[in-house]
Amino acid sequence: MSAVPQERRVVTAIPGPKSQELQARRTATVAGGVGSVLPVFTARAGGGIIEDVDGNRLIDFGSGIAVTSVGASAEAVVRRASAQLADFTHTCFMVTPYEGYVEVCEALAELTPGEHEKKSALFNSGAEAVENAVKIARAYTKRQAVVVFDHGYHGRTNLTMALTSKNMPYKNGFGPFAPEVYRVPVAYGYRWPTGPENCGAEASAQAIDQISKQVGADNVAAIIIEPVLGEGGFIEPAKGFLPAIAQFAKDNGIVFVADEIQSGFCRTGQWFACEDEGVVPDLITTAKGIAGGLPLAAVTGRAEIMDAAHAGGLGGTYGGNPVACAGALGSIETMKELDLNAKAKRIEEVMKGRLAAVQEKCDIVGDIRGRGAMIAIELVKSGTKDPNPEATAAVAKACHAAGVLVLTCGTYGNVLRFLPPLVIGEDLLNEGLDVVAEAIASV
Ligand code: PLZ
Repeated sequence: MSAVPQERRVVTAIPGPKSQELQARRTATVAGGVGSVLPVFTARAGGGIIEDVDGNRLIDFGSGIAVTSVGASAEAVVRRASAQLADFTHTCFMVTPYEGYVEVCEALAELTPGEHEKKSALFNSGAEAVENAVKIARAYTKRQAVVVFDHGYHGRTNLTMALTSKNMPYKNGFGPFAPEVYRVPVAYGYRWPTGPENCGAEASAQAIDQISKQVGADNVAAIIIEPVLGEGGFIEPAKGFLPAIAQFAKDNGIVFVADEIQSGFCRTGQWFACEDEGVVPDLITTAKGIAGGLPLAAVTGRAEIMDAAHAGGLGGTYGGNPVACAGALGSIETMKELDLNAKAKRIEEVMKGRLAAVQEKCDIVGDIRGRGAMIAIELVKSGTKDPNPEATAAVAKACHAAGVLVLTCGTYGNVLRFLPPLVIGEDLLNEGLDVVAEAIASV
């Protein structure tokens, strides 16, 4: 377990005086465009706890946005990455290769869905992986159009901004955006006009109709979707939606890309969220949870598609850095050893039970959803489905003050999301949920 004591402790105001001092220095030198959810400066972190420079210990319900699933100082990650650091920090895989990169690609071939022959390419960030999935799909299909979905999030680079649906804060003022990107409806059950039962079938029919009529299936290189939409509000596409879209892609020679950057690597209680409905993507993008906090991302997929790009067409100086690869191998080792899929399922059971009890007493909790340790509640105005971003912000603030780090998300800013490290102890999980429940009741 982590060296950081696994207990919540609030000994100063949050943020405390040392954090406030650092925040003043930060404001003077760090660009204002880079925000922070909670300007509490970290001293160390591990298990389910973030300890700040003032000695406060926060229960971590964020995992650095779904990254530190194995904890922020997992033994196997630290051990393997430290050993690699001492051996060599970098050669550039495109100059002289090393085994760790190959081992990560072997692990990805083993763990991702489907029995077909698979290959991978490694990168540094999620956005870079998504960009490369588009390059590969275009090279393979010799087509240009890319289809994405309402409420989708894929990154902050120019192409991935175009793929991302939400204007503020991701896109506003940063255009012009990349061309040949088309957005279609997604099966958002809670807000579907005819109700969640009809949503999967109706939304997939609408999406397919729009692709066919507005873009032309023959022009589409790739359809990219998050099997559980993350930044957009932890929306699980209603049952039937993903298989219908995947089948449409297959029937029309379109590369079906699952963006599992947030939902992958045990986060939803399965290695990948698309397994839930038996969907086998052609390409899958991963990052975040893959390397226990070190920057690594991948595109994995059918060998014939992955090999479509010409030699030298894919790469980057740091892609698949040896220390990050060592971290990934440590992270995957930990996931297997501790059976973190089972842990994620247990977290879902505890969270959903506790949140359902809160919902019974508070009618601003409109929806409880998500899978595994990717759970959210959507807050609405009493007696309506009108988004309630004010209450969401107030609940998050109250949680922070009490030493529980929660994050928000959603197109309407009204979703409170819970992404604890999968290694969090059940006592901490329950204590964090006590605080969340009190915060909601007080709002
Ligand atoms: N695809 C599905 O969730 C990153 C973004 C945080 P990078 N999500 C967190 C922020 O505000 O910048 C993400 C994702 C999905 C792609 C990405 C992009 O991954 O590693 O942030 O580039």
